[in-house]
Amino acid sequence: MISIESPLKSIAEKVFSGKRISFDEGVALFEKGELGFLGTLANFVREKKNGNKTFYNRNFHIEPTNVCVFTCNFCSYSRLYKHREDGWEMTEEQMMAIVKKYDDKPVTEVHIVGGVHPKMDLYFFGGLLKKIKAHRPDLHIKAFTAVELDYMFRKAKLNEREGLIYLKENGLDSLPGGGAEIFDEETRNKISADKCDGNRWLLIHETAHSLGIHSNATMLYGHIEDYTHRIDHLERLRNLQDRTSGFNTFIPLKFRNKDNDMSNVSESSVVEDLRNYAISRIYLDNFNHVKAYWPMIGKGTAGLSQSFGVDDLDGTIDDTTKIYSMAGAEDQNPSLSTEELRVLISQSGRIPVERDTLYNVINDFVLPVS
Ligand code: V47
Ligand code: SF4
Repeated sequence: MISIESPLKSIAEKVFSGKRISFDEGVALFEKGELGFLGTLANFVREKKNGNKTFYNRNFHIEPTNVCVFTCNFCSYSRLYKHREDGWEMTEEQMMAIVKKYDDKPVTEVHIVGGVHPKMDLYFFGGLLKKIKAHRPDLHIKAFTAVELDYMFRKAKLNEREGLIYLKENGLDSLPGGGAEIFDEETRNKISADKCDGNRWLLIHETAHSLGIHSNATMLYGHIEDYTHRIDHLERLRNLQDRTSGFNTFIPLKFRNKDNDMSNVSESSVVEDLRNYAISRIYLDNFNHVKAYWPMIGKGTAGLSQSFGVDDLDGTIDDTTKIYSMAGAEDQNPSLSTEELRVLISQSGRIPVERDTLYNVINDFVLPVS
Protein backbone atom coordinates (compact mmCIF):
# COMPACT_ATOMS: atom_id res chain seq x y z
CA MET A 1 0.00 0.00 0.00
CA ILE A 2 1.28 3.51 -0.82
CA SER A 3 1.60 5.71 2.25
CA ILE A 4 1.19 9.45 1.77
CA GLU A 5 3.22 11.84 3.95
CA SER A 6 1.04 13.61 6.48
CA PRO A 7 1.04 17.24 5.14
CA LEU A 8 0.05 15.85 1.75
CA LYS A 9 -2.57 13.63 3.33
CA SER A 10 -4.22 16.53 5.11
CA ILE A 11 -4.10 18.59 1.88
CA ALA A 12 -5.81 15.73 0.06
CA GLU A 13 -8.50 15.57 2.75
CA LYS A 14 -9.08 19.30 2.40
CA VAL A 15 -9.37 19.15 -1.38
CA PHE A 16 -11.75 16.19 -1.32
CA SER A 17 -13.95 17.96 1.21
CA GLY A 18 -14.00 21.20 -0.81
CA LYS A 19 -11.87 23.24 1.62
CA ARG A 20 -9.39 25.88 0.54
CA ILE A 21 -5.68 25.11 0.91
CA SER A 22 -3.25 27.61 2.47
CA PHE A 23 -0.16 29.30 1.07
CA ASP A 24 2.17 26.86 2.86
CA GLU A 25 0.14 23.90 1.65
CA GLY A 26 0.42 25.19 -1.91
CA VAL A 27 4.20 25.39 -1.56
CA ALA A 28 4.22 21.87 -0.05
CA LEU A 29 2.40 20.57 -3.13
CA PHE A 30 5.09 22.04 -5.37
CA GLU A 31 7.89 20.71 -3.18
CA LYS A 32 6.58 17.25 -2.42
CA GLY A 33 3.60 16.37 -4.61
CA GLU A 34 4.34 13.76 -7.24
CA LEU A 35 2.58 13.81 -10.56
CA GLY A 36 0.04 11.03 -10.00
CA PHE A 37 -1.02 12.41 -6.62
CA LEU A 38 -1.43 15.96 -7.98
CA GLY A 39 -3.32 14.68 -11.02
CA THR A 40 -5.80 12.84 -8.82
CA LEU A 41 -6.56 15.95 -6.76
CA ALA A 42 -6.67 18.32 -9.73
CA ASN A 43 -8.88 16.00 -11.72
CA PHE A 44 -11.27 15.78 -8.77
CA VAL A 45 -11.58 19.60 -8.73
CA ARG A 46 -11.83 19.79 -12.50
CA GLU A 47 -14.60 17.22 -12.70
CA LYS A 48 -16.47 18.78 -9.80
CA LYS A 49 -16.49 22.11 -11.61
CA ASN A 50 -16.75 21.08 -15.25
CA GLY A 51 -17.53 17.39 -15.39
CA ASN A 52 -16.04 15.66 -18.37
CA LYS A 53 -16.28 18.69 -20.64
CA THR A 54 -13.36 20.44 -22.29
CA PHE A 55 -14.15 23.84 -23.75
CA TYR A 56 -12.78 25.51 -26.86
CA ASN A 57 -13.74 28.54 -28.89
CA ARG A 58 -13.43 29.81 -32.44
CA ASN A 59 -11.22 32.84 -32.46
CA PHE A 60 -8.54 34.67 -34.35
CA HIS A 61 -5.81 37.03 -33.23
CA ILE A 62 -4.75 40.45 -34.43
CA GLU A 63 -1.25 41.54 -33.42
CA PRO A 64 -1.18 45.23 -34.37
CA THR A 65 2.58 45.57 -33.92
CA ASN A 66 5.64 43.86 -32.49
CA VAL A 67 7.35 47.18 -31.84
CA CYS A 68 7.54 47.67 -28.09
CA VAL A 69 8.92 50.35 -25.82
CA PHE A 70 9.58 47.79 -23.08
CA THR A 71 12.48 45.39 -22.77
CA CYS A 72 11.27 42.20 -21.08
CA ASN A 73 14.21 39.80 -21.07
CA PHE A 74 12.03 36.77 -21.86
CA CYS A 75 10.47 38.34 -24.94
CA SER A 76 11.45 37.02 -28.39
CA TYR A 77 8.90 39.11 -30.14
CA SER A 78 9.55 42.75 -29.49
CA ARG A 79 11.38 44.78 -32.13
CA LEU A 80 12.48 48.28 -31.29
CA TYR A 81 15.99 48.46 -30.02
CA LYS A 82 17.02 45.20 -31.69
CA HIS A 83 16.21 43.95 -35.22
CA ARG A 84 14.02 46.99 -35.92
CA GLU A 85 13.97 45.93 -39.58
CA ASP A 86 11.74 42.94 -38.67
CA GLY A 87 9.19 45.14 -36.93
CA TRP A 88 5.63 45.43 -38.19
CA GLU A 89 3.01 48.10 -37.63
CA MET A 90 -0.45 47.57 -38.99
CA THR A 91 -2.73 50.31 -40.16
CA GLU A 92 -6.40 50.36 -39.25
CA GLU A 93 -7.21 49.26 -42.81
CA GLN A 94 -4.89 46.26 -42.56
CA MET A 95 -6.49 45.19 -39.28
CA MET A 96 -9.98 45.63 -40.69
CA ALA A 97 -8.94 43.49 -43.66
CA ILE A 98 -8.12 40.67 -41.18
CA VAL A 99 -11.53 41.07 -39.53
CA LYS A 100 -13.25 40.98 -42.94
CA LYS A 101 -11.48 37.73 -43.85
CA TYR A 102 -13.72 36.08 -41.24
CA ASP A 103 -16.98 37.59 -42.53
CA ASP A 104 -18.53 34.28 -43.52
CA LYS A 105 -16.91 32.23 -40.73
CA PRO A 106 -18.57 31.36 -37.41
CA VAL A 107 -15.83 32.84 -35.19
CA THR A 108 -17.03 34.36 -31.92
CA GLU A 109 -13.97 36.21 -30.65
CA VAL A 110 -11.13 38.42 -31.83
CA HIS A 111 -8.11 38.55 -29.51
CA ILE A 112 -6.05 41.72 -29.99
CA VAL A 113 -2.65 42.06 -28.30
CA GLY A 114 0.78 43.17 -29.35
CA GLY A 115 3.80 45.22 -28.42
CA VAL A 116 3.48 48.60 -26.73
CA HIS A 117 4.01 50.96 -29.64
CA PRO A 118 4.92 54.56 -28.76
CA LYS A 119 2.58 55.96 -31.40
CA MET A 120 -0.45 53.64 -31.32
CA ASP A 121 -2.43 55.39 -28.64
CA LEU A 122 -5.75 55.02 -26.82
CA TYR A 123 -7.65 56.96 -29.49
CA PHE A 124 -6.15 54.95 -32.34
CA PHE A 125 -7.32 51.74 -30.66
CA GLY A 126 -10.68 53.21 -29.64
CA GLY A 127 -11.28 53.99 -33.34
CA LEU A 128 -10.29 50.46 -34.33
CA LEU A 129 -12.65 48.83 -31.81
CA LYS A 130 -15.50 51.04 -32.97
CA LYS A 131 -14.95 50.03 -36.62
CA ILE A 132 -14.79 46.33 -35.73
CA LYS A 133 -18.06 46.55 -33.77
CA ALA A 134 -19.78 48.51 -36.52
CA HIS A 135 -18.70 45.89 -39.05
CA ARG A 136 -19.48 42.84 -36.93
CA PRO A 137 -21.46 43.59 -33.77
CA ASP A 138 -21.66 39.94 -32.69
CA LEU A 139 -17.87 39.50 -32.47
CA HIS A 140 -16.58 39.59 -28.88
CA ILE A 141 -13.53 41.86 -28.64
CA LYS A 142 -11.00 40.60 -26.09
CA ALA A 143 -8.21 43.14 -26.27
CA PHE A 144 -5.11 44.64 -24.68
CA THR A 145 -3.09 43.40 -21.74
CA ALA A 146 -2.99 45.52 -18.61
CA VAL A 147 0.55 46.49 -19.68
CA GLU A 148 -0.69 47.93 -22.97
CA LEU A 149 -3.60 49.62 -21.18
CA ASP A 150 -1.36 51.13 -18.49
CA TYR A 151 0.81 52.76 -21.18
CA MET A 152 -2.17 54.02 -23.24
CA PHE A 153 -3.94 55.47 -20.20
CA ARG A 154 -0.86 57.20 -18.84
CA LYS A 155 -0.16 58.75 -22.24
CA ALA A 156 -3.76 59.93 -22.53
CA LYS A 157 -3.57 61.26 -18.94
CA LEU A 158 -6.61 59.22 -17.90
CA ASN A 159 -6.92 57.03 -14.86
CA GLU A 160 -7.67 53.32 -15.32
CA ARG A 161 -11.40 53.81 -14.77
CA GLU A 162 -11.71 56.62 -17.32
CA GLY A 163 -9.60 54.76 -19.86
CA LEU A 164 -11.56 51.53 -19.51
CA ILE A 165 -14.90 53.34 -19.77
CA TYR A 166 -13.70 54.98 -22.99
CA LEU A 167 -12.65 51.65 -24.50
CA LYS A 168 -15.82 49.92 -23.33
CA GLU A 169 -17.93 52.61 -24.98
CA ASN A 170 -16.01 51.92 -28.19
CA GLY A 171 -16.56 48.16 -28.12
CA LEU A 172 -14.13 46.52 -25.69
CA ASP A 173 -15.79 43.42 -24.21
CA SER A 174 -13.10 41.75 -22.10
CA LEU A 175 -9.39 41.73 -21.30
CA PRO A 176 -6.92 38.95 -22.04
CA GLY A 177 -4.67 37.74 -19.24
CA GLY A 178 -1.23 38.74 -20.54
CA GLY A 179 1.33 40.96 -18.87
CA ALA A 180 0.89 39.37 -15.44
CA GLU A 181 4.19 37.44 -15.75
CA ILE A 182 5.11 36.88 -12.11
CA PHE A 183 3.94 39.38 -9.49
CA ASP A 184 6.79 38.93 -6.99
CA GLU A 185 8.55 42.32 -7.15
CA GLU A 186 12.15 41.12 -7.02
CA THR A 187 11.70 38.46 -9.70
CA ARG A 188 9.59 40.73 -11.91
CA ASN A 189 12.31 43.38 -11.75
CA LYS A 190 14.82 40.86 -13.02
CA ILE A 191 12.78 39.72 -16.02
CA SER A 192 10.70 42.77 -16.98
CA ALA A 193 11.86 45.78 -15.01
CA ASP A 194 10.39 48.61 -17.03
CA LYS A 195 6.72 47.75 -17.51
CA CYS A 196 3.89 48.15 -15.02
CA ASP A 197 4.21 46.24 -11.75
CA GLY A 198 1.99 43.49 -10.38
CA ASN A 199 -0.11 45.83 -8.25
CA ARG A 200 -0.94 47.98 -11.24
CA TRP A 201 -1.83 44.88 -13.28
CA LEU A 202 -4.18 43.77 -10.50
CA LEU A 203 -5.71 47.25 -10.14
CA ILE A 204 -6.49 47.48 -13.86
CA HIS A 205 -8.20 44.08 -13.75
CA GLU A 206 -10.08 44.95 -10.56
CA THR A 207 -11.31 48.18 -12.14
CA ALA A 208 -12.33 46.33 -15.30
CA HIS A 209 -14.32 43.85 -13.21
CA SER A 210 -16.07 46.71 -11.41
CA LEU A 211 -17.19 48.00 -14.81
CA GLY A 212 -18.56 44.62 -15.87
CA ILE A 213 -15.56 43.85 -18.09
CA HIS A 214 -14.44 40.27 -17.42
CA SER A 215 -10.84 39.23 -17.86
CA ASN A 216 -8.37 36.37 -17.87
CA ALA A 217 -5.23 35.89 -15.78
CA THR A 218 -1.89 34.35 -16.72
CA MET A 219 1.34 33.37 -14.98
CA LEU A 220 4.66 33.09 -16.80
CA TYR A 221 6.45 30.21 -15.07
CA GLY A 222 9.48 28.00 -15.45
CA HIS A 223 12.20 30.66 -15.62
CA ILE A 224 13.99 32.10 -12.56
CA GLU A 225 11.07 32.13 -10.14
CA ASP A 226 10.80 29.67 -7.26
CA TYR A 227 7.77 27.81 -5.95
CA THR A 228 6.91 30.44 -3.34
CA HIS A 229 6.71 33.03 -6.12
CA ARG A 230 4.26 30.87 -8.04
CA ILE A 231 2.03 30.44 -4.98
CA ASP A 232 2.33 34.15 -4.19
CA HIS A 233 1.09 34.86 -7.73
CA LEU A 234 -1.84 32.45 -7.38
CA GLU A 235 -2.64 33.84 -3.94
CA ARG A 236 -2.93 37.42 -5.25
CA LEU A 237 -5.21 36.24 -8.04
CA ARG A 238 -7.33 34.16 -5.66
CA ASN A 239 -7.74 37.18 -3.35
CA LEU A 240 -8.86 39.42 -6.19
CA GLN A 241 -11.25 36.80 -7.51
CA ASP A 242 -12.79 36.54 -4.01
CA ARG A 243 -13.60 40.24 -4.21
CA THR A 244 -14.83 40.50 -7.81
CA SER A 245 -15.52 37.08 -9.41
CA GLY A 246 -14.45 38.81 -12.62
CA PHE A 247 -11.86 36.35 -13.92
CA ASN A 248 -13.05 33.90 -16.55
CA THR A 249 -10.06 31.61 -16.64
CA PHE A 250 -6.46 31.12 -15.54
CA ILE A 251 -3.78 30.37 -18.14
CA PRO A 252 -0.31 29.21 -17.05
CA LEU A 253 2.25 30.24 -19.71
CA LYS A 254 5.35 28.09 -19.97
CA PHE A 255 8.52 30.15 -20.49
CA ARG A 256 10.08 29.39 -23.88
CA ASN A 257 13.74 30.27 -24.36
CA LYS A 258 14.37 30.69 -28.08
CA ASP A 259 15.93 33.95 -29.32
CA ASN A 260 15.58 36.04 -26.20
CA ASP A 261 17.82 37.45 -23.47
CA MET A 262 17.03 34.47 -21.23
CA SER A 263 18.03 31.78 -23.69
CA ASN A 264 20.54 30.50 -21.11
CA VAL A 265 17.64 29.55 -18.80
CA SER A 266 16.46 26.01 -19.53
CA GLU A 267 12.78 25.27 -20.07
CA SER A 268 10.59 23.32 -17.66
CA SER A 269 9.94 19.64 -18.35
CA VAL A 270 6.53 18.32 -19.43
CA VAL A 271 6.17 16.71 -15.97
CA GLU A 272 6.72 20.11 -14.36
CA ASP A 273 4.20 21.69 -16.75
CA LEU A 274 1.58 19.13 -15.73
CA ARG A 275 2.36 19.56 -12.02
CA ASN A 276 1.97 23.31 -12.47
CA TYR A 277 -1.44 22.93 -14.16
CA ALA A 278 -2.55 20.60 -11.39
CA ILE A 279 -1.45 22.84 -8.50
CA SER A 280 -2.98 25.90 -10.18
CA ARG A 281 -6.27 24.00 -10.49
CA ILE A 282 -6.16 22.95 -6.83
CA TYR A 283 -5.12 26.36 -5.47
CA LEU A 284 -7.48 28.57 -7.50
CA ASP A 285 -10.65 27.15 -5.99
CA ASN A 286 -12.64 30.23 -7.02
CA PHE A 287 -11.69 30.11 -10.74
CA ASN A 288 -14.13 28.14 -12.85
CA HIS A 289 -11.64 27.32 -15.61
CA VAL A 290 -7.97 26.55 -16.25
CA LYS A 291 -6.82 26.87 -19.83
CA ALA A 292 -3.91 25.21 -21.62
CA TYR A 293 -2.80 27.37 -24.49
CA TRP A 294 -2.04 24.65 -27.04
CA PRO A 295 0.09 26.70 -29.48
CA MET A 296 2.55 27.19 -26.63
CA ILE A 297 2.82 23.68 -25.19
CA GLY A 298 1.97 21.62 -28.27
CA LYS A 299 -0.95 19.35 -28.97
CA GLY A 300 0.52 16.36 -27.08
CA THR A 301 0.87 18.14 -23.74
CA ALA A 302 -2.45 19.89 -24.32
CA GLY A 303 -4.06 16.46 -24.61
CA LEU A 304 -2.43 15.26 -21.38
CA SER A 305 -3.16 18.46 -19.48
CA GLN A 306 -6.85 17.57 -19.44
CA SER A 307 -6.08 14.92 -16.82
CA PHE A 308 -4.27 17.52 -14.68
CA GLY A 309 -6.94 20.13 -14.10
CA VAL A 310 -7.27 21.75 -17.52
CA ASP A 311 -10.79 22.09 -18.95
CA ASP A 312 -10.17 24.55 -21.79
CA LEU A 313 -7.90 24.45 -24.83
CA ASP A 314 -8.53 27.99 -26.15
CA GLY A 315 -9.33 28.39 -29.80
CA THR A 316 -8.81 27.44 -33.37
CA ILE A 317 -6.52 30.50 -33.76
CA ASP A 318 -5.93 29.97 -37.47
CA ASP A 319 -2.19 30.77 -37.49
CA THR A 320 -2.83 34.38 -36.49
CA THR A 321 -0.36 34.67 -33.61
CA LYS A 322 3.42 34.95 -33.67
CA ILE A 323 4.19 35.57 -29.97
CA TYR A 324 4.92 31.93 -29.20
CA SER A 325 6.34 30.62 -32.44
CA MET A 326 9.03 33.33 -32.18
CA ALA A 327 9.86 32.16 -28.64
CA GLY A 328 10.31 28.55 -29.77
CA ALA A 329 6.87 27.06 -29.10
CA GLU A 330 6.11 23.54 -30.33
CA ASP A 331 3.72 24.72 -32.97
CA GLN A 332 5.40 27.05 -35.47
CA ASN A 333 2.20 27.63 -37.46
CA PRO A 334 -0.57 27.26 -34.93
CA SER A 335 -3.82 26.33 -36.53
CA LEU A 336 -6.32 23.62 -35.76
CA SER A 337 -9.63 23.23 -37.49
CA THR A 338 -12.64 22.96 -35.21
CA GLU A 339 -12.89 19.30 -36.07
CA GLU A 340 -9.19 18.68 -35.22
CA LEU A 341 -9.63 20.43 -31.88
CA ARG A 342 -12.69 18.32 -31.11
CA VAL A 343 -10.82 15.16 -32.05
CA LEU A 344 -7.89 16.15 -29.78
CA ILE A 345 -10.35 16.59 -26.91
CA SER A 346 -12.35 13.42 -27.63
CA GLN A 347 -9.20 11.31 -27.89
CA SER A 348 -8.35 12.42 -24.35
CA GLY A 349 -11.66 10.96 -23.19
CA ARG A 350 -13.39 14.34 -22.75
CA ILE A 351 -16.46 15.89 -24.31
CA PRO A 352 -15.66 18.85 -26.59
CA VAL A 353 -17.90 21.85 -25.95
CA GLU A 354 -17.76 25.03 -27.98
CA ARG A 355 -18.05 28.13 -25.80
CA ASP A 356 -18.02 31.86 -26.29
CA THR A 357 -15.55 34.07 -24.42
CA LEU A 358 -17.76 34.15 -21.31
CA TYR A 359 -18.26 30.36 -21.32
CA ASN A 360 -21.79 30.35 -22.63
CA VAL A 361 -22.18 27.05 -24.45
CA ILE A 362 -22.53 27.45 -28.20
CA ASN A 363 -22.65 23.87 -29.23
CA ASP A 364 -22.11 20.68 -27.31
CA PHE A 365 -23.29 18.07 -29.75
CA VAL A 366 -20.89 15.18 -30.05
CA LEU A 367 -19.29 14.70 -33.45
CA PRO A 368 -18.36 11.16 -34.39
CA VAL A 369 -14.60 10.79 -34.08
CA SER A 370 -13.04 8.79 -36.89
O1 V47 B 1 2.33 38.51 -21.19
C1 V47 B 1 6.00 36.43 -23.94
C2 V47 B 1 3.90 35.70 -22.69
C3 V47 B 1 1.95 36.83 -22.89
C4 V47 B 1 7.15 34.58 -23.82
O2 V47 B 1 -6.18 35.75 -22.17
C5 V47 B 1 5.89 34.36 -23.26
O3 V47 B 1 -6.97 34.18 -23.44
C6 V47 B 1 6.47 32.22 -22.78
O4 V47 B 1 -1.21 36.56 -22.30
N1 V47 B 1 7.71 32.36 -23.29
C7 V47 B 1 0.93 37.40 -23.85
N2 V47 B 1 5.55 33.19 -22.74
C8 V47 B 1 -0.10 36.39 -24.35
C9 V47 B 1 -1.20 36.08 -23.37
C10 V47 B 1 -2.32 35.16 -23.73
C11 V47 B 1 -2.14 34.09 -24.58
C12 V47 B 1 -3.21 33.28 -24.88
C13 V47 B 1 -4.47 33.50 -24.38
C14 V47 B 1 -4.65 34.57 -23.54
C15 V47 B 1 -6.01 34.87 -23.02
C16 V47 B 1 -3.57 35.42 -23.20
O5 V47 B 1 2.85 35.95 -23.57
C17 V47 B 1 2.88 37.79 -22.24
C18 V47 B 1 3.95 36.86 -21.71
O6 V47 B 1 3.61 36.37 -20.45
N3 V47 B 1 5.21 35.52 -23.33
N4 V47 B 1 7.19 35.86 -24.26
C19 V47 B 1 8.10 33.51 -23.82
N5 V47 B 1 9.33 33.66 -24.29
FE1 SF4 C 1 6.84 44.31 -24.91
FE2 SF4 C 1 5.13 42.43 -24.11
FE3 SF4 C 1 7.50 41.74 -25.20
FE4 SF4 C 1 7.42 42.84 -22.76
S1 SF4 C 1 6.49 40.84 -23.34
S2 SF4 C 1 8.83 43.42 -24.44
S3 SF4 C 1 5.71 44.28 -22.95
S4 SF4 C 1 5.84 42.79 -26.25
